[in-house]
Amino acid sequence: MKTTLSLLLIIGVLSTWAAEWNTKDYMKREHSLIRPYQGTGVMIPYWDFMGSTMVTNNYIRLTPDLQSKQGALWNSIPCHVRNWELQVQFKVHGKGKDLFGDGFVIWYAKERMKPGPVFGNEDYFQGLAVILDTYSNHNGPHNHQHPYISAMINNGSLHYDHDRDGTHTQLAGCEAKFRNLDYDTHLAIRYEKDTLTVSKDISNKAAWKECFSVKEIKLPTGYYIGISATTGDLSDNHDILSIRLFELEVPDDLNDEEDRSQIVPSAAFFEAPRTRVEDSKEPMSNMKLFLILLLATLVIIIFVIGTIMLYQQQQENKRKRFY
Ligand SMILES: [Ca+2]
Repeated sequence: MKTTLSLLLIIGVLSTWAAEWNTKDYMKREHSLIRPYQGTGVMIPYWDFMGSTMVTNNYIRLTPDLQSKQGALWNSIPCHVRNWELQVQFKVHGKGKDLFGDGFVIWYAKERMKPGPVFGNEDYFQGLAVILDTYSNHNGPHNHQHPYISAMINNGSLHYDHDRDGTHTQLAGCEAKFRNLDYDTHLAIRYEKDTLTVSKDISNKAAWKECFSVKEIKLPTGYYIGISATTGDLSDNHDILSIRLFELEVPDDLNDEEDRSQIVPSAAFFEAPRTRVEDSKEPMSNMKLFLILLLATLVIIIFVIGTIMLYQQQQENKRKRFY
């Protein structure tokens, strides 16, 4: 009995070790975060954390299920890999059945450890944000359900608008019911030959399902990987279980000679402004149009009345001169 158990244990350890060893060919240890997290004391090698972030043996909790918290986790080494895939295992859960928030963001950004209003990170950032938004801030009719996954590329000039859930600056998006699930949930961000593909594995099938793919995305090398989360009036536990960055082997290509360290993040296509035109012309714009028409009508009425009064005044003056 005892020997069977220890044999099973040895097989278990060996298979785990083999599985790990297989992925180490491509996995960049300095940009990855896997259990056991801790090195010595409370330090995690290659990673810094801030705000409400708490490290346990099994997960890193960016925010607890409490109001007004924000936390973040940032890789301390810039990522110089040209073609990569980032896989994040996460768990978003909480007491709220219908009301919960706000969500979390996976970053590939120029600046790190900068707290701010975009899910715990600074606005007007430079880089890529993959946003897992659990709460719909939009009051009017929405084109999609929440939770919602979207991507945004910013060269530092764009503002993330929470009131519209970032829909007018997003590249693309998809719905994803990833909250309060009993099984593991994963997200993959693949950046290969200037194509950005986001895939999810949230239905316990151990398979990636594409969320969206966008071509002609330019991202510089040397940015930082990070994850941040916030709660507001509504809350959730935002837990990160692992982060794995894989270097992708791409056949030799002319572009690979290019120095990508100094380029500015850019996207050739922004689907959002086109698909959401009706969205931006809703009540506010109709109201504006109505006010403009009302104002124009008033101006015309005042002008007509003024002209009539002036005419009558002149007629009276004429009459006065006659008598
Ligand atoms: Ca939102």
